[in-house]
Amino acid sequence: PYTHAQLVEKVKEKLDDKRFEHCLRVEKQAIQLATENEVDPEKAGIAGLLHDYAKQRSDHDFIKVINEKQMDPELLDYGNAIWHGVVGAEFIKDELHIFDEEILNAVRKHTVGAAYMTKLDQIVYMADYIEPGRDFPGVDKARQITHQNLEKGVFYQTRETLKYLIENGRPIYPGTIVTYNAWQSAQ
Ligand code: DGI
Ligand code: FE
Ligand code: FE
Ligand code: FE
Repeated sequence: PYTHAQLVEKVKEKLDDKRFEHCLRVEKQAIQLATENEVDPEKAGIAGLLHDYAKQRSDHDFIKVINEKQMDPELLDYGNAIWHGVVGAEFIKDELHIFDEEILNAVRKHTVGAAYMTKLDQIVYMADYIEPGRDFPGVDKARQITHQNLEKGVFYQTRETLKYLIENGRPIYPGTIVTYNAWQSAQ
C-alpha cells in the first residue's frame, strides 16, 4: 500500500494547486470532525484527502469507466459534478489500490449524499462543505450547525445545495432528492 506521503503526491499530481490545497483542508477538517464524533480519524483523513481525486478527469475517462464497469447508465445524463465522486471512487481503487469500502463509499457519497450514510460518509460530506477555504453565504451557519450536530449539518447542506441548484436552473440528480427526503427527520 502507498504511504500517506505517497498518496499526497498522487493527489497533487492529478490536481491543480487550488484543488489540491482544498483536498488537504478537507483532510484536516475530516480529522477534526472524526475526533468530535468518535470516528476513526485516520480513515476520515484518507477519505478527505482523496475525495476529489478524480475531479479533473475528462468526461471521456468517466464515460469509459461507466460503460466498462456497467455502472448505472442514468449516470450518463449527468456530468463531472456527479461523476467525480460516484465514479471517481473507481479511479481510487484502480490507481491508488485502496479497497476499503468505507473509504470508497465516503468518496462516492461526498457530493450527492445518500439515504443511508455512515458517520464517516457524513463527515466527508460535511468536511468538504465547511473546510476553512469555503466562502459562501451561510457557510458560518453550516459550520456552527455541523459542529453542534453532524446529522443536522447533513440536512442543512442538502437543502442549501438543492436551493442553489434550483435557483440557478441546474439539473438535479435524483440521488440528491433521495438524500433530502431521507434526512428530513434530522433537521
Ligand atoms: O467537488 P467540490 O467542488 O469540492 O464539491 P462537491 O463535490 O460537493 O460538489 C460539486 C458540485 O456539484 C457543486 O457545484 C454542487 C454540485 N451538485 C451537487 N448536487 C448536484 C450538483 N449538481 C447537479 N447538477 N445536480 C445535483 O444534484
Ligand atoms: Fe467533490
Ligand atoms: Fe460536497
Ligand atoms: Fe471537494
